[in-house]
Amino acid sequence: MSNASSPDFPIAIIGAGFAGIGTAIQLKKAGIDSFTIFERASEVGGTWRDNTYPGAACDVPSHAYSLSFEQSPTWSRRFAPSGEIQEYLLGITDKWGLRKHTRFNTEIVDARFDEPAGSWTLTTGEDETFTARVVVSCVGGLVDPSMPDIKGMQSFTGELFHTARWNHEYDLAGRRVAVIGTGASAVQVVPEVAREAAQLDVYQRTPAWVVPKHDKVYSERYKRLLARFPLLLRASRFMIYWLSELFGPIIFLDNERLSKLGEKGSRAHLKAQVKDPVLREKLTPNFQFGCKRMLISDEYWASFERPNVELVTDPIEEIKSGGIETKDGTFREVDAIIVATGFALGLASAPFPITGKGGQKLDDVWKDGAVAYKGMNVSGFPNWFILMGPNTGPGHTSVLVYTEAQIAHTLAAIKKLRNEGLRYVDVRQDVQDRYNEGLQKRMKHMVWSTGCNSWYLSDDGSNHSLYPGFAAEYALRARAFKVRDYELVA
Ligand code: N01
Repeated sequence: MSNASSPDFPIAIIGAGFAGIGTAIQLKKAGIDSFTIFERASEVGGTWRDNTYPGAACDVPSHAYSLSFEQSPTWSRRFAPSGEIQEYLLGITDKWGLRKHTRFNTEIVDARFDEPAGSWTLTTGEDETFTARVVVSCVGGLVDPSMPDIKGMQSFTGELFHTARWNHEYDLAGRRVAVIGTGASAVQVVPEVAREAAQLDVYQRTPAWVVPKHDKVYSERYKRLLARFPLLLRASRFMIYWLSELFGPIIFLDNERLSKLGEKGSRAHLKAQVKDPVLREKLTPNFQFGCKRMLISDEYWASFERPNVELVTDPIEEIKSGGIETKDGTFREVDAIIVATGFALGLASAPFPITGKGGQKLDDVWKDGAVAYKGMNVSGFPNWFILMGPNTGPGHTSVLVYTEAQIAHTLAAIKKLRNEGLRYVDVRQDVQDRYNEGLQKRMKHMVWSTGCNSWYLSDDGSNHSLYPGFAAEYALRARAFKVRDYELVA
């Protein structure tokens, strides 16, 4: 058995995406060097390492979708492409010397709490074990591609891949291509494929509300200005953040008047992009604005105006060796199928077997839905901190606002444990229950519960993904480590 970094107070960070890297930097800044990052892939970056499909970009402006303690004045445009975000993450990883803390190609497959020692034993896929006093789980919520279960899919003899596993060796130029799915990934990839392919069929099950993107390229002069006057960069971030909070209720509240405002804007955008009223009708959602994720694009709807792009709304019956057949009996031959069907929701269950106090398993505790205090701590699983855990996703702003609050909370708890020589901190069950009852009461007033089907909801219709409120409110609640909410054991 070896230790997760130095022997005095080993800390394990699982996952080297935004959350893991951010946690590591803040630990370094606090003078805490005794951490190891376990990363199952061979590089850092998480989402931004994996999602390299043409058109991949963040749909939150980069001045806000970056760490507040590592701001960059060099973003090339308002919504930076995926590759640039990955470059940013590689840059801060190297700047803070995080590679020497990282065990790449190391997947954690099991975790067990040792109560007398107040430590966790982590086991890797290679059957190595590590001991850590604190575990910060940064495994992400939307990581593993969700492949659709479509009859005959295995029999397709052309090229088939998921957006998050893009095959860059395959040239789409001049090919007949199908895209299945019309969510956040599809709206980014469809315009790019439409430009390349000879023919593109987009298989839509549910249309989405799309709003204008207002993207823009940042001039060299502007970037120099931001570099020279960091206050300007902060001001830009501040503006983006508060504007998203101001307009947030249109996207997350179940309020007919606010939803109508959003719908009106989106309908106007559709009208400006698509001339044919029949096509417009097919592209118009019949669920309340915000119920499924609002999408932003200036090119997606316009793609359907191209002569080489067809919107297919008949449900898929079967995939055959040479193409796709829909329920109405039409068969469309294709060379390639791009699956844009999203991700298996990682935060709905334990990422691997996790055994807490008294031998209880996290998956058993979560059998009726994933719950955690402030999305981070689960009673009975001491010294285990989840970043981007249950009910911490935003529908309207940068997820990093939530992540940074969670990092601050985790750091405060680590300091408490270290400085006071505590064995463990464990959130009180009654505190956790009250918190979650409050969340679920508020959930009833959120637009996500108005009847549409989305990855936000579990099979029983409950929502254990998103935070029902403003980001500022969550951050204020989550940042502090309130000692009275925890059992402190020496
Ligand atoms: O996945 P989705 P995504 N047959 O689940 C359809 C983040 N993200 O990868 O709506 C036919 O949204 C499904 O149809 P329906 C972001 O949080 C962020 O696009 O279920 N179709 C839907 O149209 C986002 O919310 C960025 O009826 C099938 C689509 O596939 C999350 O990732 C960019 C099907 C899946 O849409 C997921 O987005 C990209 C089937 N069997 C993603 N199964 C940023 O810019 C599913 N579909 C930050």
